[in-house]
Amino acid sequence: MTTAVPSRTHFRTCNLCEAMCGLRIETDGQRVLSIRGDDADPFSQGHICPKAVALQDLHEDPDRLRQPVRRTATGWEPLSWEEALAETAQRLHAVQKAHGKNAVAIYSGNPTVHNHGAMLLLPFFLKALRTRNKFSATSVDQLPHHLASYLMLGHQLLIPVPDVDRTHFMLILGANPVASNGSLMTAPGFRARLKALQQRGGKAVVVDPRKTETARLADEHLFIRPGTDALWLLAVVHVLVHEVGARLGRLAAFTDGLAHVHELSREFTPEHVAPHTGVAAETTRRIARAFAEAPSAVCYGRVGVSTQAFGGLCQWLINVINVVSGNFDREGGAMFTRPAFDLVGGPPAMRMSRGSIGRWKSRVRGLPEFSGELPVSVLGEEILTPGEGQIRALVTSAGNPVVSTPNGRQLDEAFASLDFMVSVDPYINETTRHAHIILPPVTQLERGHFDLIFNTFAVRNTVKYSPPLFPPPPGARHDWEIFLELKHHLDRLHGAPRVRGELSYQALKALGPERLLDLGLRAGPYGFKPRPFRPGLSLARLKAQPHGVDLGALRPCLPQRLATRERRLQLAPELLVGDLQRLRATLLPAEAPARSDGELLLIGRRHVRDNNSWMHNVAKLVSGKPRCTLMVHPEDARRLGLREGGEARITSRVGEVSAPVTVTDEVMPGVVSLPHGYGHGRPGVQLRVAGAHAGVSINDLSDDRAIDEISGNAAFSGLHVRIEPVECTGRDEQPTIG
Ligand SMILES: Nc1nc2c(c(=O)[nH]1)N[C@H]1C(S)=C(S)[C@@H](COP(=O)(O)OP(=O)(O)OC[C@H]3O[C@@H](n4cnc5c(=O)[nH]c(N)nc54)[C@H](O)[C@@H]3O)O[C@H]1N2
Ligand SMILES: Nc1nc2c(c(=O)[nH]1)N[C@H]1C(S)=C(S)[C@@H](COP(=O)(O)OP(=O)(O)OC[C@H]3O[C@@H](n4cnc5c(=O)[nH]c(N)nc54)[C@H](O)[C@@H]3O)O[C@H]1N2
Ligand code: SF4
Ligand SMILES: [Mo]
Repeated sequence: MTTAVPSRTHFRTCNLCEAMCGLRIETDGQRVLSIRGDDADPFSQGHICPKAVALQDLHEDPDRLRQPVRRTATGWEPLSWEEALAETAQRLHAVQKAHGKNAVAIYSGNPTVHNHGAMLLLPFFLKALRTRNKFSATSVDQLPHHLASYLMLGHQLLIPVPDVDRTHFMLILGANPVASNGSLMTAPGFRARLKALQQRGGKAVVVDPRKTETARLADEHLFIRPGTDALWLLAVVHVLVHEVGARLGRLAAFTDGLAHVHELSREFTPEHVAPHTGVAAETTRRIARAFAEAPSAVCYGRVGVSTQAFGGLCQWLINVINVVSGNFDREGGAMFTRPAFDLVGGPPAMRMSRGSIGRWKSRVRGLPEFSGELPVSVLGEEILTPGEGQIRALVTSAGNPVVSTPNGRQLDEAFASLDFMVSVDPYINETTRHAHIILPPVTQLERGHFDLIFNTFAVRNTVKYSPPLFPPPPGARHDWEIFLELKHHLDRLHGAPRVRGELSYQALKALGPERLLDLGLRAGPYGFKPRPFRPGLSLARLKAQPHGVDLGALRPCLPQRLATRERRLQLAPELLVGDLQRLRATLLPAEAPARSDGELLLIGRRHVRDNNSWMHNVAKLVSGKPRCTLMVHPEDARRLGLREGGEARITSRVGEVSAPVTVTDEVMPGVVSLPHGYGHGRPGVQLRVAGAHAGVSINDLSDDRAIDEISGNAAFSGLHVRIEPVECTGRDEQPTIG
């Protein structure tokens, strides 16, 4: 008997989450034989998580579309790429011609930022669409970080990254990197980095309404009432500024607004906020003082403090804490990358926009754009509310808003009412089932990969290029090719100047993402300057380093890298300071709000084997005990008559779902937790494995009206819900399953 001899070994970066783990993949012809961690990757050093092996399953998934499809009365029918692209462009154009440019909307989802081809070419398609109704997963995620960076530092992508490998004190709010593998902190193997921190005598403190996997490994965990972090952070600022004394060090020379911070934080003593946050005043004071006394310290907050009603304030105050304690732009504190493709400081043609705010507003609710996008929380109402400027057609790309954004049932209704919808997506899922046409791109393994975005947020400067593993099947299209073809069709239909349109199309097609990448690398900080690449970094030189290249630890770079006027750091931007009034009115009302008995605060969670909504079709990732359960504290369970394994009905202003109960003191009393990304039981979804592990969608409960008013970001954390046991006495009382 002969055994198959691996014909090739490939090295590449996993692009499923932000951690950028190096992979070592063995293939035999068109088959993947194994996927392991790449020990020689200088950044991830062999670390991977269970999702990496799913790259093979996704590639081989029989439910994945391999050809465009069109929805008909009798089901989906395949059609050729030429026909699909032409018809899509025709129908988008027809809607725009009849109802104006803004009648077509676009939503792009999370996998876009893991796809450099899509990142580099999508803007050209957006330009051809010329709509103000642009939406993305940003406004259910990190928008408050962009807002804080834009207002304080002058560029939405100049986001401080915790220097986890050198810090002595890490204060983590609303993040669970042991499960999520980190976010806006690309740090493969976070668990080992945390252990190393502790081994060098450092400490980690986690502030979270749930005792998470990260909290368990930390030195201390504090429960906090969901949605009240801004108050707690203000109390920490109060201690640092009023009790310890601010220490700006080098930053004093170019920082404005310290006196203002001193003034505004005066009232927020630890004692004042304690009844609201649930954190004892002496604990807050002790932690703030330990933070100030540590040789270096960093405060870091992610999804849990970003997706809340005061997400903008939270991200601002986190920056303020790092600045006033002398830990900003300093070893072991909050630092900035210098990536090889520099979206912040590179040459103008390669840079991303600094950001913008309020250049236009959403039609129905009047929410401001940020950096050209509107908050996705208004997408449903913009489609469903008749009148001038109503959205009548939609493009979704690499997104699943029905499951991933607020009030999914409203979006189901809205999408079903559209004149035309097209989805660029490999699956027929909760969102794309509403599309008239689906355009499926090639798989992760059929394209090259470069982390344009996550190198910008990594805990070390690092760079790597991954060539495609397999050639795409004949005729298959990359995401970027789909965008480029649609742009070309639309330009022609809109009657754009013919010669110019043709030239730009041909030029972009010839360049493709790889040549654009090469230009960006050559023009970047390691390009023409001869260090550490001699005579300068290019794509070809990068390809010769299949495991990637370490470009060193993060280095102080302010004020040079600031993008504000006169390169000054703004510690107290007006928009953020002004929002304190809303904070006081909401969280510090004169009278305590009346709460009814069955009412609890809902939060989400992530499991290491989930990836938002779209990887539940991989059998090995969904095996084992069902994970879409409602975590309830034992005291609440007793009070509400809920038992382990029983069903609970969860009701919010917008909807109702029911889920099995897990009774656990992991969550604080008064708080319940349901993971996001489930709810695959909707009719028409063609995901066989996910369908058998359907669960319910937390976003059938989340409220499109609950937003952070200054950023427009969705406020998921701390949603008021009613919980009651489901009595299975008869058919009529069967729970509503998402
Ligand atoms: N309640 C609650 N809701 C949340 C969150 C939460 O914590 N709580 N988290 C939020 C966060 S942080 C995020 S980022 C969003 C994610 O929100 P979305 O980005 O809208 O949703 P995903 O679940 O990531 O869906 C990704 C889609 O892209 C498709 N896809 C995968 N790879 C590719 C590709 O290479 N090309 C193309 N064209 N398509 C591809 C998948 O089939 C799927 O349809 O969800 C948010 N929603
Ligand atoms: N395995 C896995 N990894 C992922 C993803 C995934 O779906 N699965 N998604 C990827 C994406 S798109 C992102 S953006 C990142 C997100 O990465 P993280 O931000 O680390 O994501 P979560 O695990 O959702 O952590 C949010 C934490 O906030 C807590 N929390 C909720 N409400 C509050 C509150 O009001 N205050 C405080 N202090 N805490 C609160 C929750 O209990 C939870 O522990 O993960 C990425 N990695
Ligand atoms: S942690 Fe993220 S990048 Fe690393 S293997 Fe898992 S999914 Fe891939
Ligand atoms: Mo995200």
